[in-house]
Amino acid sequence: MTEIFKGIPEIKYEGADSKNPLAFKFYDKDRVVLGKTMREHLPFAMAWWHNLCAEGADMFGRGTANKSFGKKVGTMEHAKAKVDAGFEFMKKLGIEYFCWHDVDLVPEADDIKETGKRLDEISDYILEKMKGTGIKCLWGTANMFGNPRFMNGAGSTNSADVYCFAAAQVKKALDITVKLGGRGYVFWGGREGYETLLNTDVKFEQENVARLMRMAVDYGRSIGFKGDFYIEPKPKEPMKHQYDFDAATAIGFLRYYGLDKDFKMNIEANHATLAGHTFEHDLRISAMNGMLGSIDANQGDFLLGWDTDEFPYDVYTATKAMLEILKAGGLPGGFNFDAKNRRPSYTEEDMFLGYILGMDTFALGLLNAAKIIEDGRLDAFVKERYSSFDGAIGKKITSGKATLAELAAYAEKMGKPELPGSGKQEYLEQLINQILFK
Ligand code: XLS
Ligand code: NI
Ligand code: NI
Repeated sequence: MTEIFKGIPEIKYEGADSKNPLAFKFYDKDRVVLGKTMREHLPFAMAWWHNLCAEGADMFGRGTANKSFGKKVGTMEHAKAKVDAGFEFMKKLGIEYFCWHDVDLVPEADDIKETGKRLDEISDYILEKMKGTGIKCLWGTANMFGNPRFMNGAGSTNSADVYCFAAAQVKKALDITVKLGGRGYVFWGGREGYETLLNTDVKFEQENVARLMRMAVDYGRSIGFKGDFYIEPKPKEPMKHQYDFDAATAIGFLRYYGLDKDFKMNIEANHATLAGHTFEHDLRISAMNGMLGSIDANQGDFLLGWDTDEFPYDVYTATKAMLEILKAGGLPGGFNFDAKNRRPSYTEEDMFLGYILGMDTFALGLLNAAKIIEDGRLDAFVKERYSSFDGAIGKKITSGKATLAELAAYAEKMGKPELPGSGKQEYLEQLINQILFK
């Protein structure tokens, strides 16, 4: 097999003092943190679409990067070259998982039967490549947003024929996920939403989305898929209103339609911030509902209001995210870099630099979160903050046995309560800085 990324060595851990851009400064895969290696804590995944397909085109200009890997784009030779490139890339970085959409793997044909054949062929090739590498599939998904037929959505479309086409895509993508041993299957509802209520029956559309998900679960289980289904919430873009707005909305939807046992959340940092939340907020909401599945590791830009999919470099955010993930006992899924290089970073070396940045950022987040947990002051503060509920009346409330009249009688006897105690936010913020930078 000829080397594709010539001149790029295997990326090693060299430590924080290293001046080598092609080395990890913080991600030391065998280092043990809170009883597990970094590698076990951080199952990183490569996103097929950004890394092997996207060339950096934006609304104002075409791509700047060349992802042909020496073959004609749009051919099966090219699809195979992407597999070769992807596996060389993952091996050189020590990445053990990958994620894909059906149309990232092969060029889509006009006839879905032909696309299906191409997917069979490429997945045979991928399976062959996987042998002996330890590299695995994290999750698969069907792209039900790119083709013009999905302009009004897939599960939420107004066209029964388009709905059936979407069903066929989901079925095939599930077949390939199972064939590759994927841990999960994702529904990202990019076009499941609407532009105007004037032409939309929201209830009808949501019911149809739930029906498609139910059929996917039934089919997946029937072919032996044991992993989790994931919803990846996003509030907008491309649609103005998207049904899976955020974790809380998606969880409510899953519960309402009885899908909560089979689904978890795939939380993307940049989607959480588009919804007006922090990344850690959506992680907390998912975790407390027992639905923290996987994450799409990226970040947005403070000044831009869209999904910029940048490689994560914000260590504070990574720290707070890892705090949530550690407290939830880790992820059943993994850390998929749904991230792309900036358009002017167009070289093959830049592809590696992006992943090194992201992996080092999450390694730092892990180390910092472990320090915060080991320090213990933050957890102790939160526990103490609610300690009034450890008293007799508090216990009565939390046991669910109190009545409103009883509490009213207690309040009347008391006259007026003391103020609830300072939240000490500024103290906690300096505490975090102290732990991080001492
Ligand atoms: C787009 C989404 C998409 C999903 C997979 O914003 O992040 O890339 O992760 O369909
Ligand atoms: Ni994503
Ligand atoms: Ni996204």
